[in-house]
Amino acid sequence: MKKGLLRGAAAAIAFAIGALGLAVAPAAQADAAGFGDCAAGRFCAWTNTTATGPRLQTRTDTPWLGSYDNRIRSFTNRTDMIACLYSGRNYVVESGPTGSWSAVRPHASGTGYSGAGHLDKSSLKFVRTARECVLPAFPFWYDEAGTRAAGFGDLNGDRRSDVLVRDETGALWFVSGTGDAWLAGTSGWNGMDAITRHGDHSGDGREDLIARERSTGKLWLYPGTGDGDFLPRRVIGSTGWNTMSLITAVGDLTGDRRGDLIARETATGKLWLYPGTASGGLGVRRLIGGSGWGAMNLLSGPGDLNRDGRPDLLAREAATGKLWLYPGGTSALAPRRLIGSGWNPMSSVIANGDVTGDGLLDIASVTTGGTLLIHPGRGDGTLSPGYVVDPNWWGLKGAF
Ligand SMILES: [Ca+2]
Ligand SMILES: [Ca+2]
Ligand SMILES: [Ca+2]
Ligand SMILES: [Ca+2]
Repeated sequence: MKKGLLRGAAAAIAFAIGALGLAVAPAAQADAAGFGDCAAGRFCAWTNTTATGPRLQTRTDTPWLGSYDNRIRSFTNRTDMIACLYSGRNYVVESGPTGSWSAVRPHASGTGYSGAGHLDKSSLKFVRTARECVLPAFPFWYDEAGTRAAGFGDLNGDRRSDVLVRDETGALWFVSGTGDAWLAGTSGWNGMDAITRHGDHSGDGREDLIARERSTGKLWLYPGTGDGDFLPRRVIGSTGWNTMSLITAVGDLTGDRRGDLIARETATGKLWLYPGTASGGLGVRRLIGGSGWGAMNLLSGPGDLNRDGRPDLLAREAATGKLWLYPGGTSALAPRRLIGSGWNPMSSVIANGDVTGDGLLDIASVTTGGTLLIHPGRGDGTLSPGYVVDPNWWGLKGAF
């Protein structure tokens, strides 16, 4: 839970990479005679294709490859980091068609790359995630401050929507509405296969986080501190949660001012409501949807999208990519309404309140290719067409 401002200084590079189309070139595997000569924990490179002869062997950042500059024809990465290779010196990707970079993941012993594909490389740097070759570990997020508290989507209480982002190592980043970010969880989040948040569950008025642990099926509550960090977690569902394939916090559906949870049961396709309790736990579940929910592959709690006083539910239909709005009712969900199509390319749907600053709730999404879009809400339950905000949300493992 260390809080350190880690705002990236790579915005200019980010734009250059965006213009180039974000090619994270994987290094092809190939057999070559000498790869096995590279010491464990080192990155090795050679000027011939057989990984023999003079050898560069290092585990430190190298701003200029010296006698290997623009001459590397084979290499192996035996470190536990990602090795970034750049066409420019000092870890720079030149703008224009000559600029290139590669993120080289660790190779198994005895394997590596061989060929002419990296003859333009001039510098070498080691990082944790592929993004960090050219970008900060976390993406950029900005949201104008709203005039009133949204009740959800704002973990640090600054009236700006914020985002939680998981990187490829399983670290969880809090990204505020001003673009600042810090680690809210240093590791282990790849062990969670459902992560959701929507307002307060613990009863202190601060937004919390709920996550399901894949290995145990436990459901954990991470109480928010109100400033973008979390207190030690506690179990709110000890067993059985692995039978659910979609879990989302939705806000207060039952009308007792406690946040509730909705989950889809894998085997039956049934939709269950888990009411939040005064102690921050979950009460006895009740059925709110029959077997048809097996057709859905995403649930999200957008808040009261149609402004009738009840939080609503979004669901994406797997076969069609259609996005459906299910208005929340006092005891059940009202008849659904189609509000979007073409949503299957979205790997993350982020429901964190009013992003555009007009007082109406919006939706953000991230495509599988790593592009962030905003879908402004119209206030009647429908969304205006999404527009692209940022192409640099790639290389992440979910945004929440
Ligand atoms: Ca905020
Ligand atoms: Ca709370
Ligand atoms: Ca509603
Ligand atoms: Ca809005």
